[in-house]
Amino acid sequence: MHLVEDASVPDKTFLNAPYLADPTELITPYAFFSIPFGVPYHAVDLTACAGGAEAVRAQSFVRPYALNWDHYDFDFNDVLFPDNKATVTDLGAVPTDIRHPDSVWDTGMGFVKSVVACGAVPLVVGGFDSIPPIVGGGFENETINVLHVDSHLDFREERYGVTRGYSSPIRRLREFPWVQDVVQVGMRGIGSARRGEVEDARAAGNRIVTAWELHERGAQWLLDSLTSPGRWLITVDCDGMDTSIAPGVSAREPGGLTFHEMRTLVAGLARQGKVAGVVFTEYQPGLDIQDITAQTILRLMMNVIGNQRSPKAELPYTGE
Ligand SMILES: [Mn+2]
Repeated sequence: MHLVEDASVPDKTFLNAPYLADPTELITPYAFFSIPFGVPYHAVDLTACAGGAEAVRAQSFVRPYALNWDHYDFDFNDVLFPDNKATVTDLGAVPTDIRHPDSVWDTGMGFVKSVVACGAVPLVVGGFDSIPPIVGGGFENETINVLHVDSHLDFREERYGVTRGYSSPIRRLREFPWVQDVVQVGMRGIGSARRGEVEDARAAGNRIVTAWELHERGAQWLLDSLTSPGRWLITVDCDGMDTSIAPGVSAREPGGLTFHEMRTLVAGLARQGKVAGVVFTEYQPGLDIQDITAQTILRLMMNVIGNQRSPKAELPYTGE
């Protein structure tokens, strides 16, 4: 794993896409990058997830993907990059300073604002679940909705006096005036929420769909109910997904969203052109089992790129 400070220039880029250091010069409709950590509670919060983006990049070079990027993909009935034009740029990692970790809030938000100002959809692999408001904060000029997949509610006001940590991201997102609907799906078992936080989330207008309700009624049922105007920021704490497709997390909980359910939601919003951004958090490569979690993240991101086409300019792609 790279040192956090050295993670900005990847050895191999996401899907072998062009690399760009400056997010203000983006011309592709998608941008892949890492926010290696968010505002921490503990020292380990700075490093445990920091290699997640690297693992996803590496997965894109593993069979069956390696050197087959120009093959037909049945998830969107097309090739990923038609006419050999790359629609995604790899921006490396948001510059971070582990000596002043709280500064990632402003630094990261500024970075995302640059990406959004270029008209690009951010595809983010984050640290722990303190990342989502850093990404959502970049959309201040657009009314967006939030689809939050997680086994946990993450609606605490503070923890250890820290208000921007990984127990509070949805509360912070809810406070942004440009955030409209907040749909939280996958909640199950015992998490960090107390009764008061559940009541607060509902009082704030959040819609809570437990994992069991989703399994009973179906992902298509949920997708069909996401009818508010505006695009969606899809923020996925990897522990919201089932352990069988996302074992690389510290808080495993049986009964999460299956790949089929995740793909229905992600591809469904993408086909409607309503994906504003995607962020995966809590992925710890050191806990993964044969890169299963990295493959899940990669395939869901490819489902966004392949199902939500854009007329924006594209770069020559030399996949092979
Ligand atoms: Mn969680």
